[in-house]
Amino acid sequence: MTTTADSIYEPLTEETAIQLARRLNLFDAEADLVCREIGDGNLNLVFHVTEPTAGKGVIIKQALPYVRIIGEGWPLTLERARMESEALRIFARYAPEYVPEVYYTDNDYAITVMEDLSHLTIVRTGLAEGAIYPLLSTHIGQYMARTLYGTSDYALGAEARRELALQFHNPELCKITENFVFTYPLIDHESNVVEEGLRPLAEQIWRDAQLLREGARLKRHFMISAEALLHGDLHTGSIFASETETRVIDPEFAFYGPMGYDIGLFIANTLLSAFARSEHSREELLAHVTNVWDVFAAEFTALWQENNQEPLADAAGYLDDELLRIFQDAIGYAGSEMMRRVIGLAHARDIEAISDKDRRLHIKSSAALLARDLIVNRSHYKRAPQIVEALRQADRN
Ligand code: SR1
Ligand code: MG
Repeated sequence: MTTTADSIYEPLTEETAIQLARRLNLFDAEADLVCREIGDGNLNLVFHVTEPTAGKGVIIKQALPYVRIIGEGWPLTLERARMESEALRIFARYAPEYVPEVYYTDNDYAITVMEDLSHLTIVRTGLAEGAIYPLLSTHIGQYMARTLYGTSDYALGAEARRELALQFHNPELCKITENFVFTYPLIDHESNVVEEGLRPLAEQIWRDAQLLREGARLKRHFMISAEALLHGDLHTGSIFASETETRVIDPEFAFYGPMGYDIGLFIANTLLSAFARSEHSREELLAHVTNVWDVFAAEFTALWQENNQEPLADAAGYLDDELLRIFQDAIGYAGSEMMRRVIGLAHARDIEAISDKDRRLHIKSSAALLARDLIVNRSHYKRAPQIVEALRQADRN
C-alpha cells in the first residue's frame, strides 16, 4: 500500500499518539499521559505513551510512507506495518513469551499498538555497554526453533504453509534485503559506506570471483526458499532483553524464506559485538554463538519428533541432513550480514562507536575476512565451535 491523494493516512504526532491511546481506552479516562517519539531505527516512527504516576505505558509504532533515514525521496510501502503486526501475532502462537503483545492494528494508518518493553534494553546497545544477558542465546534459540519449525511444512503440512505464505509476499522489504545485504556490498555501489583506510580491502572484495559467486548463490537461495515465516531482520537491534527476559521486535521484513537467514543474522551481529569488545571480555558473547545453535538444534529436533506432517521424516539420517543444511545456510548468511555491516549502507553501531581508528579498522577488516570465509567456505563448517575458532583466526590476521 502506498499513500494516494484520497488516502486517509497521516503521520502521528506526540499529541495525536496520546489521543489514539485514549480512544483505545488503554489508560484510565482521567490519566495524565506523556508521549515521546523514540524511534531511532532506519524506517519508522515509534511513540512511547506513558502514565508516569501509574508506571504504565504502551508503544505506538507507525510506518512512514518513505525510508525515515533517507526522507521522502525514497518511498516505501506502508504494507510493512501489516506484515509486522501479522507476523507478531503468528509468532505469538508459537513463542508468546518472546514477542510483545499486539493490542491494536490499523492498516490504513500503518499503526501497531503494542506492549511497552521499556523495562528492557536493546541488545546491541546493552552488549556495547558490557551487558551479558545470560539467557539471550537460550531464548533466541528457542524462539527461532519454535517460530521457524512451527511455520514450516513439517509442522503445518505443505497446503497450510502455502496458504500462510500468501499473506507474506513482502516484495519491497525483500528487495531492500536483496540489494543492501546481498548485492551492493559485493559491488562498488554508491550506497556503500566504506571507511577511509578500508577501501583497498573493499576493492579486493569486489574483485573476488569466488566470493561473488557464493554470495550470488546465497542471495538466490534467499529469494526462492519458502521454508518458514522468518523475522527477516533478526539483528541484535531487533531484540530487547534483560538478565531474565528476551523479546523479539520489529518483524516488518517478515516473509517466507530460508530458516538459516534468521539464525545467521543473530550469529553475525553477536560476532560483530564480540569483535567490538576487548579479547578478554568476548567469551560470553562467543558462548552465545555456540549456544544459540545448540539450543535451536535441540528444540528443532524435539519439535520434529513431536509433530511432523512429512511422512518421510523418519528416514534414517534425514533430520541430521536438514540440520546440517540449515546450519551451513546460517553460516553463509552470517557472512553476508557481517559483510554488509562493514562495507554496506547500514553499519553496526557498536563497531562505529570505537574511537581508536586503527582498532576500528582492524576490527572491520577482521570482520570482512571472517565474513568472506563464512560465505565461501560454509560447506566446511559442521559444528558451531568452528565459528568461534574462525573469529579468533580472523582476529589474529
Ligand atoms: C535502507 S534500510 C537498511 C536496513 O535497515 C533495516 O533495519 C534493515 O536491516 C535494512 O537492511
Ligand atoms: Mg528494524
